[in-house]
Amino acid sequence: MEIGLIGKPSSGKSSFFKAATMVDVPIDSRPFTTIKPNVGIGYVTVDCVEKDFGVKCNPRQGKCENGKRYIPVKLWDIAGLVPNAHLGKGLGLKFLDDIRQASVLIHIVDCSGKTDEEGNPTEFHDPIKDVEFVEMEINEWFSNIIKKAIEKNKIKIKTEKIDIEDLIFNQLSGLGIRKDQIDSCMNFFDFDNIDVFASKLREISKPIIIAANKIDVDGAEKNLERLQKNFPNYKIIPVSAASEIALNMAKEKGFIEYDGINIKIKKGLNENQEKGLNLIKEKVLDKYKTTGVQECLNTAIFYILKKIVVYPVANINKLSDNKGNILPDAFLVDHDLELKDFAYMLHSDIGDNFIGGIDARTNKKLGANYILRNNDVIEILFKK
Ligand SMILES: Nc1nc2c(ncn2[C@@H]2O[C@H](COP(=O)(O)OP(=O)(O)OP(=O)(O)O)[C@@H](O)[C@H]2O)c(=O)[nH]1
Ligand SMILES: [Mg+2]
Repeated sequence: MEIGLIGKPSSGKSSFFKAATMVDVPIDSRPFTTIKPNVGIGYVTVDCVEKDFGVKCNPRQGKCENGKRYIPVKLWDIAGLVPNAHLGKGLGLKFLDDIRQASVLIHIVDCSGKTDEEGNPTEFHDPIKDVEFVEMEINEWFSNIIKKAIEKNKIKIKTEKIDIEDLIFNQLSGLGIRKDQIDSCMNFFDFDNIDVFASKLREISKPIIIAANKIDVDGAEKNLERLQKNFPNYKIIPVSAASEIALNMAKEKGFIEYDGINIKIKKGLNENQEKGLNLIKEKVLDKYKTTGVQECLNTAIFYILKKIVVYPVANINKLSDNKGNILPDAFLVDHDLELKDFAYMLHSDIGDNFIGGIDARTNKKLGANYILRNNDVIEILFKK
């Protein structure tokens, strides 16, 4: 599962990335601090099923703390986009190719209004403009890839009787697009106007949510309200990436207890440190409950992509793998996935030799077409 972070320079993409992955990357108020992409692992969080079964899990990836399971997702932090990037402004659009495989994009918007469209300091910049131009540039990038693929095959399309849908699917395989996604846009397909088809397909295959970042800055709240009013159909989440970094660091050093919502300041802080943390509490946590970073990842995966979590086990009685690890894996899968397709996701041999499954909650047998449900714990039976 891959998530791409997009936005203009200095909006806080690398800060969000650092807050979510704990990878130390360069962060600076100067535009184009990031040129080469950063890739790292962040986590979505769910209530682990361990409590349903009265066991303690041993995750192979991520972790489980106080019943919260952290499931890995890949995050990409890339260079900033400027208006007219499709005409070569700034760093152009080429660098977006690093997020071809992303299934969802988080647009990091500077909600403080204190940077202009190119990321330079200003006052009273309107973030509505940023939402509009960044989305426009992303659609241009997408459209260009599709146009190239179609241009390359123009003669084939005209002279041979080939299925245009198949051709598009094959040509766009690098973009991680599913066939049903192309299918649902085909009624917009028109050789003479690829842009409409491209923007529909982009919307479906790479949906965008908005992280209204720098919400800690005075004046940002008004801009958040304006964004929400102007884009009622968008998912907009107030975020303070810088606060999340500060809280994570204070937690790591043992200065505070922090569980994503509450902070408890311990002794031993100097006056400035305490003041800084209290400011985060007052400007961010008391107002918005969280810094928003975790909420963005969870919203992208569970609300937008509608993924569910499934726990495969090798031994249904022990709920373990062959080495005795309890509930070792938590998979993010599509909400309409069938059991046999899940078997193939685990391993092609398991799929090829598939017999059926057992549901750990009911001990009932499950067939190949069983549609997986959230929090299923399942042993897959296969010929060995
Ligand atoms: N007050 C405040 N400042 C922030 C926040 N997030 C980022 N910043 C500041 O904004 C500036 C730019 O942050 P970066 O994370 O480097 O921005 P970027 O989008 O990666 O920028 P480029 O790599 O140049 O495209 C830095 O000075 C950050 O400290 C936030 O939540 N609140
Ligand atoms: Mg950056």
